[in-house]
Amino acid sequence: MFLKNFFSSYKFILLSVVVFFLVFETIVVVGAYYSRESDLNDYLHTETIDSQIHTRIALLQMNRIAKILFDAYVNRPEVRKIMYAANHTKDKQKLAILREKLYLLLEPEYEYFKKNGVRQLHFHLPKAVSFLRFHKPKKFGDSLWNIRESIKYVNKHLTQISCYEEGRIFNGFRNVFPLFYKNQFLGTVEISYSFLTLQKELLAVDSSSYMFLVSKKVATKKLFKAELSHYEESQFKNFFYDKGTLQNVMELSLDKIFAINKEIAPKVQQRLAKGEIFSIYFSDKNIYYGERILISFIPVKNIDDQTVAYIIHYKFDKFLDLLLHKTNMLFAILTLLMLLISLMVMLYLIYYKKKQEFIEAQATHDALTKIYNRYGLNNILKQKMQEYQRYQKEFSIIFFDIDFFKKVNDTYGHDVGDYVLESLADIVSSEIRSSDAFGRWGGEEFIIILPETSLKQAMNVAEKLRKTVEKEMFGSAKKITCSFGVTTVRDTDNITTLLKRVDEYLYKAKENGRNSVVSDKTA
Ligand code: GH3
Ligand code: MG
Ligand code: MG
Repeated sequence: MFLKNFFSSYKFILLSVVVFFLVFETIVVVGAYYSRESDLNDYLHTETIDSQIHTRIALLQMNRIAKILFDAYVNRPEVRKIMYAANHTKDKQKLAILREKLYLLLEPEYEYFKKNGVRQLHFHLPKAVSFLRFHKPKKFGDSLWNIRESIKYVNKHLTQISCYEEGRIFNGFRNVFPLFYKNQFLGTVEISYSFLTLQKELLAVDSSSYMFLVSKKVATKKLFKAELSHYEESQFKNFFYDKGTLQNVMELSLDKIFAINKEIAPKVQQRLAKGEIFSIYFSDKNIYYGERILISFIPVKNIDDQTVAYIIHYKFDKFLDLLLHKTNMLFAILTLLMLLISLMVMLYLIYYKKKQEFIEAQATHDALTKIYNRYGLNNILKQKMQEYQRYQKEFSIIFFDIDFFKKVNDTYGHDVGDYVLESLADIVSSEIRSSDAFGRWGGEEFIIILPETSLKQAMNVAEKLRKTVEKEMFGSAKKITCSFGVTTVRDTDNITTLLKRVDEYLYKAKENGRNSVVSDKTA
């Protein structure tokens, strides 16, 4: 009973709507979270590609300068003649003269290109035997065969190559070109750049910050021990910093970059070890007041396609906050929408319940007198009967009927008859208790169900009603009277026997001359 009432109550409607809202709000929260994550990933991906394109353009630019140096100044008949001669003599003196000639011939160009970022212009004979280093002309004759994969490659394939490579002294982006004289391979020319040059190039494009990491494993394998001083320990376990590039003035100060790297190193260690390309974002209230900094890690690969170095690009972020703001806005709008929908659903359910209640009231009430109809009375009788059988809750009923009502209709018309019925219902309603149930059984017969009422009390009520009706004026019908039957429920009763008994009392009251009360006591 309690549950049945609860499920049809307004509390239940409210609870269902709250649950509905919470379920959908949870979906919205989870959805917003994943959408935010996916937006973030997309944004970081775009930024990664952006940084990669930056570095590629800078490298392309440098390689083009190397190619210009080679095509316009190195690959000239005079140079090729000297190298041809060097290929065809073993005489050290003759070789020294040739070397001197080559040096004097290209020294102005070397000096000019050095100012534009070229670090090394290095001639080798076939099999990678060093012939002339412009940055160290006194050192020659050594073989680079087992050190420079790039030179080995050009000796084998006789085509130009551009790549990053660790050397014995310096790392660098190397361009190695083959030299020919009348289809004869004369050796190779290496024109290379340092990270520092790349960094300057990149900083000319955008004023952010770039750092360079070099794999410790590769550096310690290739470099002369003494040359390790070109490197500095970094916050990243398996990488050195390229020392030369630490001096450049960048947007972020070096101590801030070191502080950032210390924080992010544990989080990116694994991805660096795998040689992945990726971006992350960083913010800390002690570093640039918590401004968001985007950090892209661009791997640098060697000739064997292994990641041996990294370019790290740091830039203040402009759009991430906007993006996150957008997600928050979406979340707020969806929440509001859900609230609105919940509210609308709730209003609809309340409206629907009210309508149901109205329909139910129509089914249980009499249209003319607005009191219970026979169906409504029957429901209450059933309920009272159950309560009596279960809890011995006593109740009485009064059954009454207007005397000679047919005459009223016949004399004054049906409308007056209706008016009398309405007025009588109003009068009786105002005379009884609100706990009593009053209804029209049919025609001009009425029933009052009086809960927790003894026969004596019910008889008093009937008598009081009889007198009130008798005194009342009913419009043009003037005076009317009613006859009453009164009974109290018994253990042996069901609804039929109860009604039959009280109907008999009413009949007796009519027989007694009407305008009277007959009860269990007086029957
Ligand atoms: P008695 O004292 O024996 O009860 O006489 P009576 O004329 O009241 O009894 P009877 O049952 O023969 O007549 C009842 C009449 O009530 C018949 C019908 O015309 C009238 N009546 C029943 N329902 C309505 C109604 O809704 N409106 C009106 N105006 N009259 C009704
Ligand atoms: Mg009658
Ligand atoms: Mg009648």
